[in-house]
Amino acid sequence: MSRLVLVLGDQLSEGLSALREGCKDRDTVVMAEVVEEATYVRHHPKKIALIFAAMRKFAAALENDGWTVAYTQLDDTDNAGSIVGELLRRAEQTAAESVICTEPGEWRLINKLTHAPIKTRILPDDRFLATHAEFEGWAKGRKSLRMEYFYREMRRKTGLLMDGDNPAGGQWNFDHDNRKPAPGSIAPEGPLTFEPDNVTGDVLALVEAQFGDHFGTLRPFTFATTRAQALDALAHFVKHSLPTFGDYQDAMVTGEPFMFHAILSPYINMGLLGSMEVCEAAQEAYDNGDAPINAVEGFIRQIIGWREYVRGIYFLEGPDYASRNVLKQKRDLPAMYWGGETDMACMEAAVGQTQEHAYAHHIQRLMVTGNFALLAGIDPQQVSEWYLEVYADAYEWVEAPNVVGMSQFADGGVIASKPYVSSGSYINRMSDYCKGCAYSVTKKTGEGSCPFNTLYWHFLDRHRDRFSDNPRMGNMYATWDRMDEEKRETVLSDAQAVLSKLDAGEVV
Ligand code: FAD
Ligand code: DLZ
Ligand code: SF4
Repeated sequence: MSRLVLVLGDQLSEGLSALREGCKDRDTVVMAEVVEEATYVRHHPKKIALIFAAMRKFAAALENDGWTVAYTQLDDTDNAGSIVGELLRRAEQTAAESVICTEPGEWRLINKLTHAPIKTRILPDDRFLATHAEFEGWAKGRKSLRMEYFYREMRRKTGLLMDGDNPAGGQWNFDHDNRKPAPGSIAPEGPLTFEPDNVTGDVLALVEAQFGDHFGTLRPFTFATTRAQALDALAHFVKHSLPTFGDYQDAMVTGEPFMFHAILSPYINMGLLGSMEVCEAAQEAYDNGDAPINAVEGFIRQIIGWREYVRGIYFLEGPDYASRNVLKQKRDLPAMYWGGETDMACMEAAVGQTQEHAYAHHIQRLMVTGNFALLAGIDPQQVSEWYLEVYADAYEWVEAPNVVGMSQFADGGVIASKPYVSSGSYINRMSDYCKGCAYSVTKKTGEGSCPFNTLYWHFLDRHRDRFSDNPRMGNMYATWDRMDEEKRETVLSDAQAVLSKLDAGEVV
């Protein structure tokens, strides 16, 4: 009996479990560009173009490899518009009676496939290092699920950066070496870029016509869209940026959107690169003396630590995770997140490069746009939807834990032991943004004071019941309590003025 083998837009891996299970001679691979996936949130046009172009090329590679592929382009007249709709249409055409697929990275789609009116077998996504059962086993009985301990298990499991039973370099974690602000002048090489070929050119025209009104700039489009190109991008990163990746991992510089980051997450998350091969390339650079331990350990930790850990949390916590809001924050996302005018240089830089490149690095996501949303009391679901839309690497399994959990503390502390909040001084230390800002980062209150400075205390004050007993936040509350009452009132009323401006849709 023939079957359909579903391959989704973020499952473009030769060794995908569904492809391993399928039979080239008998089964049909189904791949479909569908409006439901492109618009369940209004994805950045670059992200849609990346996925469609890579899907088309992956389908061609499968055909070359002997598969029969039923590929639907977005503008095909008989496109059913959804993944399940396409499966049913192809089942009718091919007389297939069942579907095999690899587990999607989102509860929404798992639910649709589980309830599809055709027999569907969902296989584990073994492109990840930890199975759901392994993560559950690790989490079981622990009072807190901190990434660091899980990460050590993954180091042992993979053997990456291990000297026998001990961590290479004598430490598990070199994070304390990785917090340098950027030096006066730097010249990061940036990611490898690629000229669009004809296939990508067709996709760009399609995306422009169909999704041109989504937030984000489509052209120039320079992403890799094949595995071979993604491998070149990996080699380029290892050679040019990995050696300094660690030192300046948290630094932010005006006009340098990429710094020494890898810009590989879109490719890893789509399946064009395997997470282990990326880590092995970094380990090889360390073994050859081409990159220092703090850079290589820091990089590998992001992938076998954070990446695996957030996926584990997403599936462990269940479908309601993404809609949690323990702090009951309700404010609407301000227009500045959509490119609206702002006087805050840091927000303008982070949002501006997101609009242009569908990319911002971790600290921009966490300590600029995320920090501001949390301090300003924005509804975490609106924040989460924004992140899911605007980043080329965003899929719910990785986006929701990072946003709802790590950045917005809306999960009540499953991921973070305290909220990631800071005043303007952190941004000033780690960036050059404040130099060109209309606000003064050293001014704590009054006209022209940095909004982060007053909103920080407003956040702590309004969530005092939840956080004042947190041992990691004792110093913050002690500092607040030491201020005289008049000063505290001025801070709170200045913060309220910022919030009122946001509510009135005025420029902040
Ligand atoms: P690098 O800084 O060079 O890191 C190397 C690799 O490590 C990345 O390619 C990525 O695969 C992995 N990685 C690093 N940090 C994380 C993390 N926290 N979680 C998962 N993987 C990680 N990452 C996504 O892939 N998709 C998202 O939707 C996403 N949303 C985020 C939202 C917020 C609020 C925050 C704070 C972080 C988010 N991240 C997300 C994590 C991180 O910001 C990106 O993985 C990183 O910026 C990707 O760029 P890079 O490849 O240059 O990463
Ligand atoms: C993100 C995305 C987009 C924009 N379009 C498609 C598509 O047309 N067809 C497809 O198979 N997948 C697409 N994807 C990726 C899916 O949304 C993704 O597989 C789920 O969100 C689960 O991670
Ligand atoms: Fe951002 Fe405040 Fe610095 Fe301006 S002064 S760039 S708002 S941190």
